Amino acid sequence: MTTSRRKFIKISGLGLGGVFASTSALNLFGNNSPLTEKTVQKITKNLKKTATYCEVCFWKCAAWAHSDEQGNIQKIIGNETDPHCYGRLCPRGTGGVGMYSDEDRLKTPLIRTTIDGEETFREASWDEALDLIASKFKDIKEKHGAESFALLKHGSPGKHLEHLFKAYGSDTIAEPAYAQCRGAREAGFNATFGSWVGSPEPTDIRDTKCLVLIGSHIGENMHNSQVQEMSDAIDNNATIITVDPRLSTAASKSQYWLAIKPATDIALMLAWMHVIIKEDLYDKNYVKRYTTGFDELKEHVQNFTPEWAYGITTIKPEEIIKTAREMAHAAPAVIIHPGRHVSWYGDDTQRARAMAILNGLLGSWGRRGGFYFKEKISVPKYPHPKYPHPKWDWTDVGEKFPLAQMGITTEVIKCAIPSKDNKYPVKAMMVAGTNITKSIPDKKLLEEAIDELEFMVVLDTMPMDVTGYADVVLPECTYLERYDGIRSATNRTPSIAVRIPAVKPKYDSKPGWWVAKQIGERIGLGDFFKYDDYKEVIEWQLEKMGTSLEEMEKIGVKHYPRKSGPMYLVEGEHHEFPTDSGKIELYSKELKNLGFDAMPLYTKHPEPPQGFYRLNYGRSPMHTFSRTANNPNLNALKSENNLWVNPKVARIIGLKTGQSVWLRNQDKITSTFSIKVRVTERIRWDSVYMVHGFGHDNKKLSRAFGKGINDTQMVTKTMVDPIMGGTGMRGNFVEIITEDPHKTEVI
Ligand SMILES: Nc1nc2c(c(=O)[nH]1)N[C@H]1C(S)=C(S)[C@@H](COP(=O)(O)OP(=O)(O)OC[C@H]3O[C@@H](n4cnc5c(=O)[nH]c(N)nc54)[C@H](O)[C@@H]3O)O[C@H]1N2
Ligand SMILES: Nc1nc2c(c(=O)[nH]1)N[C@H]1C(S)=C(S)[C@@H](COP(=O)(O)OP(=O)(O)OC[C@H]3O[C@@H](n4cnc5c(=O)[nH]c(N)nc54)[C@H](O)[C@@H]3O)O[C@H]1N2
Ligand code: SF4
Ligand SMILES: [Mo]
Repeated sequence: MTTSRRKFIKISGLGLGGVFASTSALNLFGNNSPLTEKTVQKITKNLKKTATYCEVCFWKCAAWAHSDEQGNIQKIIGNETDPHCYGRLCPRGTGGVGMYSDEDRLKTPLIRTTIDGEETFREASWDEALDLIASKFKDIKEKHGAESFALLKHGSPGKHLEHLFKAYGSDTIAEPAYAQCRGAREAGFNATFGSWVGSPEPTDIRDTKCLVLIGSHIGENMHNSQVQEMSDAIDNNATIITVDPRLSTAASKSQYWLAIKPATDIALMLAWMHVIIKEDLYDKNYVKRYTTGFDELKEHVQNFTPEWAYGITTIKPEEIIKTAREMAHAAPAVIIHPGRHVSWYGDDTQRARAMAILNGLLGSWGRRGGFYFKEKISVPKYPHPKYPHPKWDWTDVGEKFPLAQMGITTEVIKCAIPSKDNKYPVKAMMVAGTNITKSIPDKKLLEEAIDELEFMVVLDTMPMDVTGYADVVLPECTYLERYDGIRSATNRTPSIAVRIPAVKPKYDSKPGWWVAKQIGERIGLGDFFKYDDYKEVIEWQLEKMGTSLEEMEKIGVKHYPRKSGPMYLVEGEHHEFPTDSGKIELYSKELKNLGFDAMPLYTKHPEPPQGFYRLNYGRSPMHTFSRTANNPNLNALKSENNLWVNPKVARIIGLKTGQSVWLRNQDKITSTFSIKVRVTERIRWDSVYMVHGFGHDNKKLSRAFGKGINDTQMVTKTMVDPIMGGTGMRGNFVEIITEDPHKTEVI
C-alpha cells in the first residue's frame, strides 16, 4: 500500500458494482413535492412498523419506519410518546428514507491501489478489507503503540468503534461535535453551574415567558422538540429576543431583533448584567442563597454601561435597557439560551460564561420556564474484560487546554505531523461517521496530517469527500438497516428508545457494530465482543432495565419515573450545586486559578479589511451539515446554498440575485465552486452568509457534486479557545469574485 503523498481519490473514477435495488421513497414523494407528513400519511397499505430512532441529525427522535411486503421503506413517522419529537419528525427526519434509497451509496469495501501509476480504489471483499485493517492494527501497535491509532467519530457508529479502540488500547479519540461545536458551552456552563448543558438541552422552553437567542437560530436549527416548544411559547405570547447579525427565522418571529455587530456579544451581555444589577432587577433571594461572587461581579460590570456597549455592538442603549427589563420581568421563567454550535471567536467559553451568569442573576437555572434539572437512566454495560490503560490519550493530546473535557479533533490531527516536540505521534486513523474534510477547519493542515499517516480507514454510508483520502473504505448500512445502542438521553423524565432494523442492509453494506466486532476478533479481542448479533446486547440490557426487546418492538419508547428529585428548585430549600463551592459561581475561582479571567471581559476581534466581508454560516431546515446534500428527497427540496448579500454591498459590487460568484478569503484561498447570490436586507452589510454543508467535490455524489460553496474551504483561520481548545471559525473574511477564477484561456 502506498503511504506517501496520499492523493485525494474521487471515487467517481470507478465502476462501483452492485445491484440497484428498487427505491420506493423517490416515486412516492416525487422530485419536487414537499415532504409534509400529510402527504406521507395518505399512503395506506399493509405496512410493517419498526421502532427506530433517527440518525439524520443527533437529536435522535424516536420513530416508526413503515415498510411494505417487498421490504421497501414507505415512510418514517415520529413516535407519539417521544419527548424528542412529540410524534412529529422534522423534514429531514421524514426524508431520512433517502439515506437508504440513495443509489450513490457506498456498496462494497474499497481498497486503495495503484494502476498505471494512478492511485485509485478497487472493490474488495469484506474479508480482504478486514484482514488488511487487522494487520494494520497489529502493525501500528507493535511499531508505535496502540495509542498511535486515533479514532475520529460522530454518531452511532462511533460508539461501537470507541469500544474497539479502548479494547485495543487507544483512547486517542475525538469528534468535531466537541471542539467545532458545543465544547465551549459545556466548559462555560460547567464552570458556573457544575454541570454540562448536554443534549437535548434542559431548556424549559414550553413554559418560558422570555427566550433569548444569542446566535442560536432555532427554526433553521431544526432540533425537533426545541422548535416545537418554541412555537408553543410564541403562541403563549412569550417574549422572544434574538441577537443575530442576520434576520434569522427566529429573529423574524421575535419582538426584539438585535442586529448585533458580529463578534461583540460579550459586550452586550456585560451591559445587560450592568443594567440588571444597577436597576436591582436580579433575583435577590436566589443570588443570595445559591450563588457566590456577586460582589465581585457587581464591581466588574460597573463600567460596562449600555452606552459603552453601544459603541461596540451598534445596539442602541435604550434597546439594551428595554430588553434587560423584559428578561427580568419574565424571570425566573426566562432562558438565555446557551446555543449549540458555539465555536465562533476563540473567547467562546467566556461568552458561554456570560450567558450562564445572566441565567444565574435572573434565577432561571432550576426554575420552571428556565432550565429544568435533567435526568436520564443509565444503560447497564454489557460485560467485557477491563480495557487496558493507554500510555497516553486524548487528555494528554489536549493538555494545553485545561478545561477540555473531550478529545480535541484539531489537536489529534496535528499529532500526525512529525516534529521533535510531538510527544504523541499519531500514525494511523479511523474515521467513522464524520466528514472531516467538511467539518474541520484548515484543510491544508488536515491534508498535511493525512499525508503523513501510515494508514487511514473510513467507515461511511456515502462516498463523501473524506473517503477519497482513505486506504480502505468500508460501507456501513444506514440506521434503517441495523441495530444500534439504546438511546438514553437526559430529559424532563428518563426514557429510552431502540433502533431495530426495518429492512435488510442493501448492497454489501454492514452495521458498525459488526465491523467493530470483526476487527476485534481478528486482532485477538474476541472477549470484548461475546455476541453474534448486537441484538443480544440490547436484549440483555433491556432485561436489566425491566423491559424486553419484545416490549420495545411494540412501544419504541419507554418512560421511567424520575429518581433524582424534583425538576425545579424547591422554594426555600437548600440545594448543593456540583461546583467546588456548592454554589453557582458568578466569579470562577477555578478559571482564576488556571490563569484565566474569573469573569468574562470583552476583547476586540479583527474586522474585515477593505473589500472583504465576514463569512457567516448556519443551518438550513432541510439539511444536516454535509450529510444530507445528496439525499434524493432533501436535495429535491434544496439542492444548493446561496450567498446572502446586503443590498448596499450588492450595489457596490454590482451584484444581482441569482448571479453566480466565487469567494476568495484572506489567505488567498479561492472557492472551487460558485454560489448564487441572494440580495437581502436580512444580512448586515459587513458580512455575507451561507448555509454549511454544500460544495461537495466528489463526483460520485451525483446530486450534490459542485453545488454551492463549501464554507469550510474558506475557513483557514481559526481563533483557538485557550480554555478548552475549540476552534473559533467566524474570523474569516472573503471577497466576492464575479469572473470565474478557474477559467483557463482557450487559444
Ligand atoms: N465550516 C463549518 N464547519 C463545521 C460546522 C459549520 O457549521 N461550518 N458545524 C460544526 C458542527 S456544529 C458539528 S456538530 C460538526 C459535524 O461534523 P460531522 O460529524 O463531520 O457531520 P456530518 O457532515 O454529518 O458528517 C457525517 C458523516 O457521516 C456519514 N454518515 C451519515 N450517517 C452515517 C451512518 O449511519 N454511519 C456512518 N458510518 N456514517 C454515516 C455522512 O455520510 C458524513 O460523511 O461539524 C462542525 N464543523
Ligand atoms: N436543520 C438543521 N438543524 C440543525 C443542524 C443541522 O445541520 N441542520 N445541526 C445541529 C447542530 S450539531 C448544531 S451544533 C446546531 C447549531 O445551531 P445553533 O447553535 O442554533 O447556531 P449556530 O450555527 O451557532 O449559529 C448560527 C447563527 O448565528 C448567527 N451569528 C453569526 N455570527 C454571530 C455573532 O457574532 N453574534 C451573534 N449573536 N450571532 C451570530 C448566524 O447569523 C446564524 O443565524 O444546529 C443543530 N440543528
Ligand atoms: S430533529 Fe429531525 S433529523 Fe434530527 S433526529 Fe429529529 S427528525 Fe431526525
Ligand atoms: Mo454541532
